Amino acid sequence: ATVSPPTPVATVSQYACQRRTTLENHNKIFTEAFEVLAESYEFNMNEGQCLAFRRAASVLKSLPWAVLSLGATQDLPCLGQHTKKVMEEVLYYGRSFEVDNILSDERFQTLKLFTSVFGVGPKTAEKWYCRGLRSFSDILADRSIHLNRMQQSGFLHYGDISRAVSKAEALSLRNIIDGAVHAITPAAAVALTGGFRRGKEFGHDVDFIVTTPELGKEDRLLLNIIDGLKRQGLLLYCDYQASTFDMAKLPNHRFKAMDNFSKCFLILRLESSQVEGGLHSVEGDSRGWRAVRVDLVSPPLDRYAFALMGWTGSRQFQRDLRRFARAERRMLLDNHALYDKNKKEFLAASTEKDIFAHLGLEYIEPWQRNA
Ligand code: TTP
Ligand code: MN
Ligand code: MN
Ligand code: MN
Repeated sequence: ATVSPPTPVATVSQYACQRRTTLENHNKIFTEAFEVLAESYEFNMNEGQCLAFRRAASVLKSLPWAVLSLGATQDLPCLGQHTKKVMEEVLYYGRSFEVDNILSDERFQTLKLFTSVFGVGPKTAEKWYCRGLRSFSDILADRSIHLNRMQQSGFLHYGDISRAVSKAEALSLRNIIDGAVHAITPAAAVALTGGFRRGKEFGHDVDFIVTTPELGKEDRLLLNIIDGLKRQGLLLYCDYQASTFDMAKLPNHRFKAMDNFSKCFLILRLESSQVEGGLHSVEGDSRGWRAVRVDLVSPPLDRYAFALMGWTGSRQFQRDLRRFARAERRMLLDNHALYDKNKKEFLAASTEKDIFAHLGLEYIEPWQRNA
């Protein structure tokens, strides 16, 4: 008799940087429920539980198969009691009652609405909620509330910037930024990063990295680009942050959204005539233009690979890259650098492949980083 070999079961790593996660999600019913729970914990300032649900969602997103029973999750990492209870509800009833309760909760709905405004974070939203405010008209009618410049623009362009940006719109913006950059110096380069580099068809904004071969000219380059966009009448909002980058500082393994490079958060005017197939909205098309959120970051050329890695995301992928580096390699990684604590030295990289190689990781393509 022939003995069949044991079926090889690929073990799933607890680190997103050791998994390949495409945009094809076979477990949406679970990951969408987890995202609601994560957001709810975020509003309640419970970072631990928030991350636990984001991590669980990320594991399920990486699976090339759909989970059809709790038994199938037995060997998967990062799924705790609470996550399994939610999965059980979804498996048996097609919905989670805990999630349904959150979705119908007035506080959750209000905080979700308020944080959907550009410039409004969970703290501000909470403050407004506690004052009894429940709608945009409540906020705009309240004379005691001072909106900062970012929030004012957020309300002014709310309809446009809460609508998804299409790939065609992102590519048209690349041409515009590219034109602005080359009018300044032909030596500078523009690269599309963020979700669009990971292959997404839609995004909430468009992210670009601009670089110049002359070290130390990053701030100047960004200011010149902003100036060029302004002269073309395309600049609707600009929050510019000069570089505070210190090359001697050790990388910060804690994942905070911000880095110290020269950057700007913009709202640009995009003309329908400049987008192949028109704007991604019927309403916008009739007006002939729409407002779009654009982020530009300008790292020094020798830090380009680290910046590209960080800004390509996903957030969960980058979080786990840093966690892996520290826990498994005694290395510190952030958007600026990689530091080896054993050798007590910085490790240089000119491409993303160099960074994966330093970490002893298989290379993961940008479109496989949708963790
Ligand atoms: P986002 O633009 O927020 O997210 P995204 O492009 O992945 O998704 P979306 O389609 O919704 O826009 O951020 C992109 C990456 O940039 C993300 O991994 C976090 C990173 N980032 C930094 O590293 N530093 C920063 O200062 C900011 C604002 C973002
Ligand atoms: Mn598949
Ligand atoms: Mn983005
Ligand atoms: Mn962005």
